[in-house]
Amino acid sequence: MTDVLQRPDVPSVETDLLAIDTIRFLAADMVQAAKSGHPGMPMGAAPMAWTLWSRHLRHDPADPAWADRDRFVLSAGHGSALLYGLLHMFGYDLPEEQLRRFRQLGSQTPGHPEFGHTAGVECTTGPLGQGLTMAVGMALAERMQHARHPEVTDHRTYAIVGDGCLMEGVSHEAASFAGHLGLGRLVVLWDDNAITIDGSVDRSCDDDQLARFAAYGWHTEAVVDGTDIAEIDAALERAKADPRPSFIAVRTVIGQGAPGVEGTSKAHGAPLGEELLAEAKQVAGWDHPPFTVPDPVREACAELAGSGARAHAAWREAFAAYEESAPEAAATFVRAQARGLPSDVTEALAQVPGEKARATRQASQACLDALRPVLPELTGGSADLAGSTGTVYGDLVTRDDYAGTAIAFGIREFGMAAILNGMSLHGGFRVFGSTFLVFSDYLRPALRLSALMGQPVVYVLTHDSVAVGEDGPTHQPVEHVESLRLIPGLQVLRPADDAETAEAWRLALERTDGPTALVLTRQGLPQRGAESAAGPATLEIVATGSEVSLADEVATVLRKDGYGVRVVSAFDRSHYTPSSTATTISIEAGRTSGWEGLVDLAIGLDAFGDSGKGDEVMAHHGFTADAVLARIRTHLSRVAGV
Ligand SMILES: Cc1ncc(C[n+]2csc(CCOP(=O)(O)OP(=O)(O)O)c2C)c(N)n1
Ligand SMILES: [Mg+2]
Repeated sequence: MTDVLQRPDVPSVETDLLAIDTIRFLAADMVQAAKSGHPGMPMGAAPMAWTLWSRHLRHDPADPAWADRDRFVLSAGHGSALLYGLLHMFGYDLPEEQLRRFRQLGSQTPGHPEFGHTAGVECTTGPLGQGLTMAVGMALAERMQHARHPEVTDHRTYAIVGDGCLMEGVSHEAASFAGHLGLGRLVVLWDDNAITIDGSVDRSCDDDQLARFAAYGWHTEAVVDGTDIAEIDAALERAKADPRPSFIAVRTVIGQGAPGVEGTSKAHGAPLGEELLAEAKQVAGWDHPPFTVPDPVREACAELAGSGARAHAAWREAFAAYEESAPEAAATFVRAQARGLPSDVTEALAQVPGEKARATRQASQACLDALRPVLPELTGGSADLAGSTGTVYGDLVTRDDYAGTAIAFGIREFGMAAILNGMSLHGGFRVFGSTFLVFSDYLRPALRLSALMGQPVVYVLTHDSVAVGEDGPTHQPVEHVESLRLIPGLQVLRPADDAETAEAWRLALERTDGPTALVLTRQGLPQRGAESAAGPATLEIVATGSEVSLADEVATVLRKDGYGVRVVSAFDRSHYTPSSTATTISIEAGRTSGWEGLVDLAIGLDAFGDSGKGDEVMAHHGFTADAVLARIRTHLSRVAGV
């Protein structure tokens, strides 16, 4: 092996090899104790992970939240035992007892890495491909933060991905986007073991991954022996020196060192078993009790952690100098990092409501226009629908200038959402992304992770019903609002006018621990004005978004008929409690399933829409005052007749 290993600042060859076996056997011990998990990936990827963590990753285990730390994403999240072993070895708050409780209820070592559960875990991974995409988001956030605060931002993002991550379509979106934006601070290591769960990769995939990433505009490297630290280290050095994002294919053997199963899918996802584990340890000359970190490894890790702590201390000094030289910028950095809002956000949004009828997507654009001068950390964009979704947002972020506020995600909805998650996790930014509501299905897996990770990503989802019109049923959401409501922790807001749209933006931004979907219309809506004080109601009509004005119209007629009618705009349905005394009726141009059981009569749409003019399609499906009145009257007479 080469000079690299003789550098004074890196562990000795013996320690390196011992550390790699430590990672391998910690992982195998964890999986064995749990009788569940994935030993193969950690055993094969241990050398690359150790090379990265011992020679490149700049982090301070004593403060996993240090803003300028390097980020490490284990995109192949099923290899979680690899990450937990490293965190434990480097002195993160993950004691041995937690490794022993791998995959057990309430432990800090869940089956797949989960953000917020374990110190040092940067994001929730497991859904393959999304880790890589979040890493792209982190790398973008780093460049954007660097453009705003160069004095205190200078870090890298590393990811380890598996074959599965690269087969997932979202990896295309992520890699293409990263190549376009020249995210040179991103380095991706591919655990190239040619194996997945069902067998060898060539059963379903023959991609030339290096050519593929080169075509995206990445720098590529191939390491032919994934156990050769010097080779991996040299590839990492070249990757860091290259201005493009880097992709390093590291040829590995899944389950390396486990006789009989190494190199096969048998090593992927089952414990080795006591016997085989003992055999593997014997072959490696490993005679420590389970969960041992040998002293030389512990010492080497402590030393490495110490140099991370010194880097952190130097950064603190740089930050103190920044506070002296640019107090306002430093204060903005701190506030944005803490997701605090400046007080003028509420004022800015209060200016939005006007008198004229307009679509809520336009009202939302007005909100963004009002927010841009007062909330510099707000950034976002669209999957190529910025104009139609009302998310035009200042200068474009480009590879030559990351100081912009608007991100052109291209037609990559899933990629957009996962990148937004990465940016939000990185910190220092509040983020939004937009597309048509009907295409929320394209980004849903990342939206689900926003909710699971508690990230306050704002999803601007417009063209929110069959009122879309001429584009027809492919573009007309029917089940989408209701299906978004099914995602735990997602705040779904469907405002009815300017005032409610401004309020929705305020709620979305004030929320710091979970995502919000703003469901907005294409078509114009009247401004409702202040609610009239209602007398005792015998009828309560609850509606959302564009159907609130329809409810108002219907209520006016029913009041003339002598009913006491209250109209409720349930722009967050989760906060709606139906009247216990009045007959309750809901109107929403979408699936009724979530309203049934909540109200006495649910008026909605339980079929696909049609191509045609928006108002005609709405009328065709019964969304006119006359048709709604007829439904209500029939219902009331039936009830009276019982
Ligand atoms: C989106 C998604 N689909 C399917 C799975 C189930 N799954 C977990 S690991 C895996 C195989 C992944 O193969 P690879 O990335 O090569 O990992 P290795 O077997 O080499 O450890 C699959 C299909 C998943 N976690 N995420
Ligand atoms: Mg594989």
